[in-house]
Amino acid sequence: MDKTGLSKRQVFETLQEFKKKDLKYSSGKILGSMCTCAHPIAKEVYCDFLESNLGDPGLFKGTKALENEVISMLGELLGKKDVYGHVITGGTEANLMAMRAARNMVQNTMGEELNGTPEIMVPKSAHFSFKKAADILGLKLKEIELNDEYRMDLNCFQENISKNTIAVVGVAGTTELGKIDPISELSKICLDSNIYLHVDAAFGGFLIPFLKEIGYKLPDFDFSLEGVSSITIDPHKMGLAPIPSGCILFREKVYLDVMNIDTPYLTEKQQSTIAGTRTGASSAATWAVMKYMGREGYAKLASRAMEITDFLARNLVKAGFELVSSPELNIVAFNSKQMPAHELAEKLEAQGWAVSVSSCPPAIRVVLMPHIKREHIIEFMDTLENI
Ligand code: 0PR
Repeated sequence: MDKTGLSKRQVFETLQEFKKKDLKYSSGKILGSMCTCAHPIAKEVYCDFLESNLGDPGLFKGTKALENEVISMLGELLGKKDVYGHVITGGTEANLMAMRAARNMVQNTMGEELNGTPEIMVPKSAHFSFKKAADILGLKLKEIELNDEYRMDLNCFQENISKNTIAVVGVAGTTELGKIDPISELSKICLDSNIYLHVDAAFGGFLIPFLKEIGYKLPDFDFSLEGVSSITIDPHKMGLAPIPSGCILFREKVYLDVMNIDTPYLTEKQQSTIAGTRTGASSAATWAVMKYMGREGYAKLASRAMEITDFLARNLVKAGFELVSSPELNIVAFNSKQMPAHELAEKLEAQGWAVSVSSCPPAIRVVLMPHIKREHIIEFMDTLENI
């Protein structure tokens, strides 16, 4: 650090030099991201609540009430108004909290019956955050094979249930292909076998309910299924909230209680979140954008994203590319008959397109977030055809 400070102008000018190197969502070139431009109202509110700290909620009672309202609005959207949870940093932290709750529940109720390391089962398509959770929490991670529709294979799941199984994860909107696991079947099996079922709807949570409302035939995945104990849903993906805004929702309060740590000198005497000091700005901004958009606003957003998805998929097929499968949500994965995915990705990148390559199976993966417009797809198709 320098001895004397810079002027405000110098600080801002220098920052602009750094910022110039960043890609911008508005360029339409960011094709492999699940984040997008936050809604202007959410940005404004975020700045207004920058100093609020929900790590000491008694000092910020208004912001705490906003967090509670966000949780109950999301619960209502996902089949159960009276849910319990927190607005946190994103899907990774939400998944970590869910696995921690499942582990603590089992340790509290049947610790002695466990015969070895507690195990969690996730489909092979699950987000890598479960690897982090397993590592942090000392759990064994069993990855379950997918069926030919890229969903968790139920037979393989049942064969892998053991005395040490403490939780299973179903994904509603997989990271690579946007697929929805057979959650209603998982829910039945988990109820019968008394296994904790967590649904990772980090991506699909702000899409599936709205698409269903406007007539899309998509499967049930939320608290309307009795066996679902917790859900991850990320406002900083299709919810248009600023980063970091993620949410964890639990069916029962006890799942938060089993994670409580005593915090005797704070305004709240126990804390179940992983972070101590944590921003209230995410809660306020998520509350604002949800109130502003309403269900109609999100339904329009989801419907437009699906239209662009369809537009890209049709154009790719017309141009002779192969789709991995027909898109269920706003993600298209495809391959060229002429070159492997990583080679095509490199060529696209050389022309300024930021695409990602999925691993299972290898394919170019495009996420049609709200910053991708029809004109960007037309330009993208031109580049593809030139390559
Ligand atoms: N669960 C699912 C189903 C996800 O897709 C993701 C992230 C997470 C959990 C973890 O969420 P956080 O990243 O909020 O902790 N999915 C994207 C991914 O890893 C996130 C992302 C977003 C990646 C923007 C790149 C990017 O540019 O691919």
